[in-house]
Amino acid sequence: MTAPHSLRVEHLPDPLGITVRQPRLSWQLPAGSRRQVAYRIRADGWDSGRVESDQSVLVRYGGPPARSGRRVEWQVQVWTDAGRSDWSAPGWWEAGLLEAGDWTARFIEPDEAEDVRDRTPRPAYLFRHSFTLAGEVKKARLYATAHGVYECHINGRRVGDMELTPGFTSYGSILQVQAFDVTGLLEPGENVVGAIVSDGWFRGQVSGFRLTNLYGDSVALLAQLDVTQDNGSVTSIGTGPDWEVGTGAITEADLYQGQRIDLRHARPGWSAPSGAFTGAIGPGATDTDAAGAGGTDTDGTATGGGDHGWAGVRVRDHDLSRLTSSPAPPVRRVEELRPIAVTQPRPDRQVIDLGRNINGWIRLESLGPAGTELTLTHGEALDPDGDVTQANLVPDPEANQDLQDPEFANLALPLQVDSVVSSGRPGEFFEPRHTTHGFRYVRVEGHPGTIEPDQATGVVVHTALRPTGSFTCSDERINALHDAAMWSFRGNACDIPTDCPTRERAGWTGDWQIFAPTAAFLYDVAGFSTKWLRDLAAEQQSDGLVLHCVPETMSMRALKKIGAPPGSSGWGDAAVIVPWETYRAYADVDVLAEQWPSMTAWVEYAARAAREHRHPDRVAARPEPAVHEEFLWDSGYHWGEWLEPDVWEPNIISTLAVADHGAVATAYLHYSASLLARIAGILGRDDDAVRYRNLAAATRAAWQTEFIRGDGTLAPDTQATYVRALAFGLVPDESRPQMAQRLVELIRKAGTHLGTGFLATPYLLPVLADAGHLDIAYEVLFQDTPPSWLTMVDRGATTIWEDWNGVSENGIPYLSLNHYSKGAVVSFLHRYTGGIQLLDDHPGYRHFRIAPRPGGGITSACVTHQSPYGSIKVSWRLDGERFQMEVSVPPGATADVRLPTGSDLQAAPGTSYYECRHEAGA
Ligand code: RAM
Repeated sequence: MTAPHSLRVEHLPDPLGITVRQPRLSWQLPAGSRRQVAYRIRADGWDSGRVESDQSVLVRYGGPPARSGRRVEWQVQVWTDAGRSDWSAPGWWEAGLLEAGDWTARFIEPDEAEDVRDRTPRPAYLFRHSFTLAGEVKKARLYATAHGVYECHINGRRVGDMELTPGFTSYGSILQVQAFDVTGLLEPGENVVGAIVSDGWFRGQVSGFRLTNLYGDSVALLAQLDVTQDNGSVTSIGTGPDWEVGTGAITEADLYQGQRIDLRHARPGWSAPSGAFTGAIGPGATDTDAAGAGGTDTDGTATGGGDHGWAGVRVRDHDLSRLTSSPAPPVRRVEELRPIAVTQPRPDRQVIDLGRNINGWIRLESLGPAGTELTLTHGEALDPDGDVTQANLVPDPEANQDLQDPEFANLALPLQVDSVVSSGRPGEFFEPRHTTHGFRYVRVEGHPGTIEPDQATGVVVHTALRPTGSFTCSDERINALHDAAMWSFRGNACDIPTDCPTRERAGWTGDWQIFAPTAAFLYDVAGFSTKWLRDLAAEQQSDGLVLHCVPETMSMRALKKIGAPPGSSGWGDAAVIVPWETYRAYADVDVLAEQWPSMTAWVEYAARAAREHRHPDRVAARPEPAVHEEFLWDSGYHWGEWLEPDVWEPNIISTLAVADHGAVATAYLHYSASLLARIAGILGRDDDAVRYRNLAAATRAAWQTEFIRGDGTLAPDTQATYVRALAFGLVPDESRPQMAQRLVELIRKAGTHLGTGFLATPYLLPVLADAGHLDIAYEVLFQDTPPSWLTMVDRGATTIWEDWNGVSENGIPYLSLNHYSKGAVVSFLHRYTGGIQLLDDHPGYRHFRIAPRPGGGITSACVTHQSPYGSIKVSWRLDGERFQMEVSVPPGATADVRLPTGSDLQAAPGTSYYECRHEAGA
């Protein structure tokens, strides 16, 4: 290849409808080159000329500012050590509607009966509008968004393949608009544009409490079709008073509860012009309101405008200043799985087993004769009789007294239960698209026959992130663990990073803080994190407090009731850690600049809390505060280390309210302040760098004074405390070996078992390896009695458990079986076993370290990462004492190579081979 390639615009390939006015452009250098010395960009008449620069990632476009709807084609040429390249193949971006004034469309809402508005779940609404185009269409774009989730249809065809649009944001401040190229869908003459809109996150059930109407009490649609015709005329057809609304086959749709489809109520041809409907059936036929229940359109009678069953809409002028494109890829149906078994635990039910735990839904092609009602219950596990159980997902109100409040009444509703009533038309099938479920198993009740595995498909639904990382090694159980971590992330990346795809589905800040660095190795999460961080900032309180979940799905009132107000250390610190990790992985400085106000507000909040409040126990013990207490954050509500082995009790949440979490909170205040000092340096904010360096130093000193005991041990004397102390540099350098030694003692005392919970687990093995205890790190990794990662693998986990006791010896499931946080251990496989290490001072892997550290009996490993500069690969094999390694470094990058023997070498772009002697335990 002699030209730059892999062109990207703001982390996305060829984005349509972006609202960034001066996007940043990235490319990768031609193979065979080593260094870029200059580049030249040309874009629709604008020419940068030759620019002397080695920058090829996120270069700001300097041409004329974007105009709404305008497409810019661009190419890049580079000068490298190998000379001048050819021009790249063209890339492009197209601006969306940039100004509120570009919208001729207005929000429309159904005029809903009060009894419908007040219940949950509610039906999906069909909006439609018929219009006439005089001539041929040259170019047509549909811009759309909704309060709720929507899918558009034009002339009987579904528009695009994005799911659950507009995605989940903090709707009060940010509402994403999708753009679709619909040129091929329009015809001269009559056309119909329509949309199906359901409650979604906007007013459907959200959070573990399943609260409704969090953002409003009505669904709404905003859609605008901008059509350029052959004669150059431009017509804009937007939602407004002349649209119609009705209901159809989706009689209930809720993301949590499930979807109910009565195919007898389908409205054939609802989005087709009168008379134009062809009556096509089967999976290819998309003209149905049943959201995937294709094949309902057999009679060809179109229910055109003016027919009964369509009503007028209410026009509303909701805030248009919130509208923006998403920096992340959309949610899509990413993969399909064939069931590995269909069983019949009881005569009245069949159980479909997908073989792995996913987020998504089931497509079923066997619905029985007309009027058959099937009920599909989704779960992660089976009970001893082989039937689907939800016992691990549904809180037991008996054990959770806090939840026996009318506020939490929805907890008694079914969870992820779909139902479908067949119309008996040949070829019809069921596929809900206005809900998602976290599940491996589906119980189907009411089916008169036998469901064959090829009549059911597991549809994996999540943000269509670009895969960027892989790992395999000689040990199959470790590979299975890696796989489970990967799938846990896939199960929890449905437009926002969630804790689990079942019970809560919430953007818990702590969970993403913990897993984001691992995710950034496995997938391109640059836009995904950026999007989420904007919501975090939008919802941050004026005093800097960060909520538990982003977007927040638990009302303050509900949180007060369970005694868990927001502001927790380790969770709120996502405000600092996530931008930092995004910058590190993608060399995106803008994310630091954009989040700067948010991250500093959080740290100032925490510093103020430390200064102004004291824990009651400390007050009792020491009425006069000691000097260091000014920097001791021991007040407020904190989740603490969270879910260390064997600590969960149903009332844990309320007991945390009185607990002293000073050791955790002060540690995070130190860590976040020290990150801020570095970030300030990167942003050229020298005064801030000094301020946060001082704050970091003072909190570290306070931590030492308070938590290093006279005998040199730490308080509390738990594995997590030592791990954090070592990972965050909290203890004096000279005592690090002693601290690591105590950590090893605690691990040995626990029978070589880990004892960490959410926060410290990702650091456990790296801290051991860095302190000279690589052998113990591998022993803990390979431990296969509980608590351990391999217990999960041995007990059949295909995703990572929330609790270390996720499935008992007897197969009884406990809490969620799909929480990614403990899967962050696979970073150890990438960085230590495989040996690809990102360096703080060289974001985006521009210069990185290759330092594999074999152990645990692993005899070969291969790890790859698609960095912003290109493909990195490390593949090694251990043959007796002979260690052989192949590494690839992408053009534009360099690497330090440290062989297991300790020798340091340099690697230039291209592929290199190494060999050395390796002794076990080295
Ligand atoms: C649980 C969530 C999440 C965790 C919080 C503290 O309910 O599932 O994983 O961050 O609690």
